[in-house]
Amino acid sequence: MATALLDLPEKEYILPGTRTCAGCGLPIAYRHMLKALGPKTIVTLPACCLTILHGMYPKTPVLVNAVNNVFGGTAASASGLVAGLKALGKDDYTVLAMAGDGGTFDMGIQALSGAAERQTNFIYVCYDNEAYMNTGVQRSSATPAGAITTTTPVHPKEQPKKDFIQIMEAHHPAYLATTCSSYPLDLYDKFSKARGISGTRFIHLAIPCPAGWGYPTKDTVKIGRLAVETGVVVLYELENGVFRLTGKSLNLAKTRRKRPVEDYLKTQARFRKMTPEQIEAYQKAIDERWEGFLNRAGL
Ligand SMILES: Cc1ncc(C[n+]2csc(CCOP(=O)(O)OP(=O)(O)O)c2C)c(N)n1
Ligand code: SF4
Ligand SMILES: [Mg+2]
Repeated sequence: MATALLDLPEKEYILPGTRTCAGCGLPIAYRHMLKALGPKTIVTLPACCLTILHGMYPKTPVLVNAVNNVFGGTAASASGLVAGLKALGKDDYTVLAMAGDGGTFDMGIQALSGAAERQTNFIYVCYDNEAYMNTGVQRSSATPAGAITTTTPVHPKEQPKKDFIQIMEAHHPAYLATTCSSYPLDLYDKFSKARGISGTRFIHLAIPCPAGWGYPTKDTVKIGRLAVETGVVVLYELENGVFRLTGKSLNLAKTRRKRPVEDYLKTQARFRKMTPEQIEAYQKAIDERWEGFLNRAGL
């Protein structure tokens, strides 16, 4: 049964005062992830906005153990942690590998692919803010077509977002899920479930970013919800080969009330150069993908 707000554990693993930008979606997600995973979690992270959240040694607001690794090496670092814990006989720890879209879709793909093929026993989370944000909003292969970034400033990015989740699905992970910081209960339930499964578990986590996307900091939760309500982000999980839509996406599928993508695009300055033709093409691509999800879910 889905967790209710009042059932969330009271224990916090992030103290007040992280160094992320005001209105960032990342601390909302990380807070609820760590509530689900508990104190016996070791996180390994490369350079990214999560490093900013963790702060500079010797100070950190985060109460679980953490290792800073090289940019492309998150899954390799996690594999080492898994092997070390096994050698020490400590089988009650959860190894959490967590990297951004740049550190996963682009730089981290080979280490992750190798570890996933071996079914290495960790949870890998790609939190996706759709660009290299920590270094100043450069485009990544997760940036959607039509977005302005500092490396696509005049002509918005032309190529569509890489379908990295499909790439991970082709590795047949023990558990695969998508979630979003604007739905912390959906997120909490997926991390709770992932914690109890062995083998490679992959979670794609959509994170709105006011600094890089160009919207008021107060709107982060609203923007994440709009992403789901328009079908830009779809909430689902894949377990033992069984596909399930979850939460708001399941609700939208049943009621057939998905919103037009323009409702989402017009809230963010990064999409301000999109032409009506580009918006129409994006809507068509989203609708085709959505139909595919409805078919998979048998709805
Ligand atoms: C090998 C290497 N190349 C480049 C960098 C510089 N660098 C640090 S963080 C970062 C951006 C990370 O982007 P992403 O993984 O999407 O995380 P985000 O900052 O968006 O949270 C880059 C390019 C680095 N640390 N190491
Ligand atoms: S750049 Fe974006 S993702 Fe990074 S800390 Fe700021 S708001 Fe968060
Ligand atoms: Mg990023």
